Amino acid sequence: MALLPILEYPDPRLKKVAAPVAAVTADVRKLVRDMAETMYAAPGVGLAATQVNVHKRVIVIDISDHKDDLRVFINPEILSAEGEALCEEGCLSVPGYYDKVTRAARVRVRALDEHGETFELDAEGLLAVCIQHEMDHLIGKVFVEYLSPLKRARLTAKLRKKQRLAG
Ligand code: GNR
Ligand code: NI
Repeated sequence: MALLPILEYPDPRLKKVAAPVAAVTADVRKLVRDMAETMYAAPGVGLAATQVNVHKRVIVIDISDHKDDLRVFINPEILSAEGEALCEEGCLSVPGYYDKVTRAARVRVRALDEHGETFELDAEGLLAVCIQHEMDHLIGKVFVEYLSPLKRARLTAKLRKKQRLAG
């Protein structure tokens, strides 16, 4: 297992669009294990491969209290989305910043698991929010892009300064 470095906004690599996984091979399973370890260590409730600079459609999520319910989504697709929910979001690629984002309240998702088996899942609450947040990463989108241009410009300036100081 390995901890992977997490890209931080506004790193341009966070804008890359991930490619579908052609086959769930041992390499993909190793990526899933490393991503899970990285997510748990952070700690976070989700991680998209884009955030660790791997541009493949792979997501891990664990919203459980005891961190014992890992969910893996490979080549995820939203089959349907309903309702609206406003949730305070954070992102491991935007450390220390939290803000409210409107998302669909419920989503039905189809994906492959780590064994390459197709499954479908109805999600609501934090799980639905997380799935949408992670799927955005796979198309190069970070949650701060939903903020007003002024808020985002302030945040980007602050993060660039922090990154300069960190050298
Ligand atoms: O750890 C995370 N918490 C979180 C809280 C509310 C909505 C979304 C998230 S996902 C985030 C981890 C992360 O950055 N995933 O991409
Ligand atoms: Ni994120």
